[in-house]
Amino acid sequence: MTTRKLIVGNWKMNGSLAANAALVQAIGQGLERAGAAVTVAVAPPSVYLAQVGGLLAAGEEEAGQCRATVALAAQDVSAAPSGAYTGDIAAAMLRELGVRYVIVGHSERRKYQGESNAVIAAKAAQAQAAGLTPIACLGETLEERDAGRALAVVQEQLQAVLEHEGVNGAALVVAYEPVWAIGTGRTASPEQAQEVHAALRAQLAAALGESAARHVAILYGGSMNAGNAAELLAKADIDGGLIGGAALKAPDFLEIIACAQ
Ligand code: 3PY
Repeated sequence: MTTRKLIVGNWKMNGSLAANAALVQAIGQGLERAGAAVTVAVAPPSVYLAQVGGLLAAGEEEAGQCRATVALAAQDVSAAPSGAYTGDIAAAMLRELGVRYVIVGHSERRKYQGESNAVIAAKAAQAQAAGLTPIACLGETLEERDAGRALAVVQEQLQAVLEHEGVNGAALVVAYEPVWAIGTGRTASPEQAQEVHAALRAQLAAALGESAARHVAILYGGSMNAGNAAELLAKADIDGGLIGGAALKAPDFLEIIACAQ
């Protein structure tokens, strides 16, 4: 279990120049009241990274040291370092824009872009090579859960990342996002989530040693919201949240952050 919780807002394909500015401003104002005990990040669509990075930097300068800083995260990265990959964005380019975290392997990318465990692991390696922290998403479908394969599926997904050349498992963030809880309004119960998180922690301990595994943040994602965050975040192996829809509403996002203090 990590000591400081990490709350990451995944904006997915939402936002506009005006909406982003309003959201960042509202989050910044809320954090001034909330204090600095949580690490917070937001992941806007890639076309808005420069805008949101600029807004976050300006807000922090104004607020000084009295509140949590908000880090910039990206939603995806290329599995290649550079070259003829039309539409891709290299990790080094994200780094230049001030990005600190990058989500890899979100279930929506596994589903709509057909990303495999091997591609996702290569993306994690690229991210780390450029000095970014990958947030590696893992999760089982409802069919897999009903077949009693939830742990086997997420462990296979994590193992692919841990075994990939160039990946430092101790410098990862892991996010457990059951596919059946994404965009459905359904959430894993705190007990279901804790069971998976504990299994992932044990797997990390086997690969990295107990002490390193304790320092890897394992986030829960999948319809975490202001109503269920406190119970989920109270579990021993839930070190934070990767937040979908609730990250687009400043009051809800701030309430989740408050639950993580
Ligand atoms: C959700 O909560 O819907 C997510 O997919 C977070 O990444």
